[in-house]
Amino acid sequence: MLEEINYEYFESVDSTNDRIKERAREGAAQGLVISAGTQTAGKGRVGRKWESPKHDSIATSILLRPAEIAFESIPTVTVVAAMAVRDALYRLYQLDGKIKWPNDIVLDGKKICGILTEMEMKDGKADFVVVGIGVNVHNKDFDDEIAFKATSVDLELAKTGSKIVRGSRAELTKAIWESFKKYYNIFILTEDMSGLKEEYERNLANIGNRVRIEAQENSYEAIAKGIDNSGQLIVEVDGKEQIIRTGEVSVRGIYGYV
Ligand code: BT5
Repeated sequence: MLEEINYEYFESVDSTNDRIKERAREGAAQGLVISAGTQTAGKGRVGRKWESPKHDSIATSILLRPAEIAFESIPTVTVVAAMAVRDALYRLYQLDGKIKWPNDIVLDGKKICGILTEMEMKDGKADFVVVGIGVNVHNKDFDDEIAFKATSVDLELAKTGSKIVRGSRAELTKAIWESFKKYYNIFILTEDMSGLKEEYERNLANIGNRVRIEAQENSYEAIAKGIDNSGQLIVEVDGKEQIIRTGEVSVRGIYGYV
């Protein structure tokens, strides 16, 4: 169970995931959260970069010591974290984000959040897990390479004409980890998504629709059906069900990024 959450904030770090790893190796306890005003080397998956311009976005990571969960269940933690971010954006700002499996939250077809889960092993077991979350909050524009597919809390709130004119990074960070605690503790009970699957699928982008599975060597179309109990994506290809594992592929709608 995740109980206490302890928050630390730094103006600038290389990567909040790397700071958590360092502290974990020094023996820090589960529930430590490190957030930063900016990251000089923010990381996406498989060596990609994550942009976190100064004071515009949230970069925050938590340390988990999931002694109780099996190694195979660890990738599911990303799926759980995505639910938490969606929930926090909705609770605070009524922003109705969708989860782009496995690690993005999207609004109006654009990415507002990315999640990177990393793990370190010791004696053949998971010693600790780091879940890192990046959310665009005050960003008004983005670098050319991502401008077509990125959005922020403030940009989305402006579209809805909401009375909440600006999100607050500290408030949202806290709301995300409080939601994470709620979902993670449900996940821990069964070590799978059985208690969360229904809510997850209600918020899954592209459910029932055609998606493009972009694997390393080939790319093909499928229909997204939902997730299984381990948080893997179920798709249908030529009338047959297939399971897509996290980390293996990118899944896109056929008309663009989402
Ligand atoms: C992710 O990877 O989306 C994971 C991002 C995790 C970031 C957090 S911030 C706190 C913690 N510390 C870290 O160092 N990392 C974590 P991926 O699915 O691979 O997507 C990366 C891609 O998203 C990039 O290649 C860009 O195309 C795009 N991208 C980069 N910065 C973005 C931004 N601010 N908003 C939207 N898209 C972005």
